[in-house]
Amino acid sequence: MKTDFDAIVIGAGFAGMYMLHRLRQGGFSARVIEAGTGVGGTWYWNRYPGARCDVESVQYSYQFSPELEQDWEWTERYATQPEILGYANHVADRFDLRRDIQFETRVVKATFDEQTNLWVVETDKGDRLASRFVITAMGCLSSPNTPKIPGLADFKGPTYHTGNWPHEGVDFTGKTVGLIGTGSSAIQSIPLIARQAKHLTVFQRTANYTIPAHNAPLDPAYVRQVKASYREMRARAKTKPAGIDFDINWASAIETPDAERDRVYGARWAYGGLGFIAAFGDLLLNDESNRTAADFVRSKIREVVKDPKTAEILSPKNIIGCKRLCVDSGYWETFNRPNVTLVDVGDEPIERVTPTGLRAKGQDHDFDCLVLATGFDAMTGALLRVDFRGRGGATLKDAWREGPKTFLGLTVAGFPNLFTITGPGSPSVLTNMLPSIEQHVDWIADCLDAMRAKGLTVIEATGSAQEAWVGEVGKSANITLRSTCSSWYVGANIPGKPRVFMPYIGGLPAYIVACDEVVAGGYKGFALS
Ligand code: N01
Repeated sequence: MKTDFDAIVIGAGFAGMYMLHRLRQGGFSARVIEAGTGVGGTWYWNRYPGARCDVESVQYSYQFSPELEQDWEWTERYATQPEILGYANHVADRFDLRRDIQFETRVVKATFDEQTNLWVVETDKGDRLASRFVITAMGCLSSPNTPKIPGLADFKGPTYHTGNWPHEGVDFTGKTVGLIGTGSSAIQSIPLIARQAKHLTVFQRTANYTIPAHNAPLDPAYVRQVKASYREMRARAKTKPAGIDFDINWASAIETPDAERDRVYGARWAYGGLGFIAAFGDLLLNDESNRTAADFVRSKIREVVKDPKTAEILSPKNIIGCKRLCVDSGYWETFNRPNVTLVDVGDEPIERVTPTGLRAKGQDHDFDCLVLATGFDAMTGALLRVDFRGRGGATLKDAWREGPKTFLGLTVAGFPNLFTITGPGSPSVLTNMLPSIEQHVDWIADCLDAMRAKGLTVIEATGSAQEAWVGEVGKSANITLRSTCSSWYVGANIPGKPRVFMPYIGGLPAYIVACDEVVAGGYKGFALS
């Protein structure tokens, strides 16, 4: 069999783009295969109103090129989706990436051929390409979840999913809108849709915690200061569990006197953003400590939301930070608007979608348009959509029947020469994705360099190394409260999905050490030939 490429990369989001750049730098031939018409991944698909990143823009950016860091100008504390997509396109132009990206093509199958030690990659356009390595860069939240609510296909009006939003945008002016979900995507889009629509009805299954973003234009003096000391900021971020440079107060919430604790929460609330959960070191370790933070947020909801019944429905009952914390711009305030109705569907599932709306708890709700802000089949959904076949024709689906099993979230035993950027078992979604992506890409690129230098062509995680890592991922998950609720982290949002806490929660610094130790040990835990 003729080798078409040294590496095929699946996906042209931030992971696939940087992977291509590193492969080229290493002198490897590569093709990126991308389903969309353009680069940007998450930021290409998620074009719903209000979409923006809730990691601050100066940190949610590549660090591999100091020139890029210096040249690019972010305009707001939290960048909007169009601005981030603009950045992705700038990177694609700047590094001339598009000529090696095959757009509008989906990889459907990839089979490891044990005779030649090559992957045969098949696409929905009929390509059949042979490649030494396959590197997945498909994103952790890229397989939209459309819940199987009876009658969904019968709805007469348009239905939009936040994770696959029309490129031309949607004008809700004069329309009545029903929206299902209160996760990050809903929390960002609800305030904007409410401002435009005639009426918005929100169907909430689980109330969610959100912290105000206090978004604002970036102060040029602050940007100058960041740019003058970017290396130091990036280095500090790498020492933080989430890979984000914000202050962590390691004190215990419950051991802090009430007045001081309230002062700390007040200051974090006033500053805004995800750093709220780092107000104390034990918020995700100790129920009682967690409750103090949850009570603080609930008191804020009661302060903002005028109708006490609505405030009560909006007040989350579960652990704060267990589901992914959200960051908003005017979310609670939106429920004071006369054109917004909140419907609690927490105790009884939505009965059905009807041609003119939906029926919940025996009551009909009519609207012109339906928005599904219902999330994703996270972490494994995109990977399992491809029919991966490893040694002996074994499928990835079978290998992961009881939940994903990887070595370092980067490789899978039985699937040689397959690398998974930000795969399950890596910190990925618990961190600032961009530095995590860069760390994975650098690790993979360095690995390929090292293999070539030694004349090696096959790398495969050993079963025992994988088992030990899966054990480590499970052990660290059990220490935190984060694994205790029905979140997408444990696959709870997808009926029938195995309940396993999928990301590695030991923190980015510990994870980097684990990856580096494997390299220092001559790729310990891998069989190389
Ligand atoms: O999805 P979600 P998302 N009937 O899964 C509800 C990242 N992200 O797209 O909680 C009724 O969080 C579901 O209810 P429940 C971020 O990591 C980042 O909002 O399962 N309701 C939930 O309320 C985030 O966590 C950014 O009970 C149903 C909602 O739909 C992740 O993506 C922005 C239902 C889904 O919430 C996913 O966020 C956006 C049903 N049958 C997203 N099925 C930023 O960086 C589902 N729901 C800013």
